[in-house]
Amino acid sequence: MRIDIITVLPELLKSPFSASIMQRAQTKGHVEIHVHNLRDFSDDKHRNVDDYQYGGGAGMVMSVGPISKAIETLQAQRKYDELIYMTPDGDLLEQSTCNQLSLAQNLLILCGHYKGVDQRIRDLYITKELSIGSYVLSGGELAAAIVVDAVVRLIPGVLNDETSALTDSFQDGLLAPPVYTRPPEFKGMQVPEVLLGGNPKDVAAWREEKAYERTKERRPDLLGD
Ligand code: 6GU
Repeated sequence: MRIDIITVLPELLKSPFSASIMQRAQTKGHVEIHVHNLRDFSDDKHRNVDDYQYGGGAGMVMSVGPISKAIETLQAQRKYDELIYMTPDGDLLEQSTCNQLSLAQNLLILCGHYKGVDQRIRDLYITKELSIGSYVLSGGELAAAIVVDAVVRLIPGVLNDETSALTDSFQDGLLAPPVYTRPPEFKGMQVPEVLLGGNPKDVAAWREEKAYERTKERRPDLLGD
């Protein structure tokens, strides 16, 4: 997979991909992540990428010129499966969306800033608009990093057995069950007996029951009715 990210703050997107699983995914060749500075596509001598909004009101709007040039420059080099715009008014990111995106060859992600981008950019180029939750961030960069992390770890070969995505919360529509490691007793608290017994059928049944209980208590919305 190849992921291109267009942003006014490229430095914000360095460290999220420079450690652990994201780092290894790139080293092993599962993904290439390219971060592009939107200002490089500005014709303005001050490298401006925003302007006052028509109709008045506080806050700047990201202009059509630099974004259009950035997108078309990249599109001339390859075909993108999705052109994603990160915005608080986008569709809430779900595991199912991440699963779907993990099958793509090329993704282009545009990070919103200020009051957002001129609506014509969204109408012309964008195929998917994503939000990571019902709160407002200073910009789309951290949200884009979250999308990339959630998607890249699903590419076959990125995770090994120990970190397998198959047992993640949400992957089967339930939250993950509680987990324990040594020691078997800590401050008087015992690891559940069934886990120490090592009967795989009993362990599986216990985990399923706990996953269901936890989901019912914390996220009943996931269970429907
Ligand atoms: Cl994608 N962008 C911003 N600026 N804020 C957000 C968001 C995105 N998702 C949730 N809040």
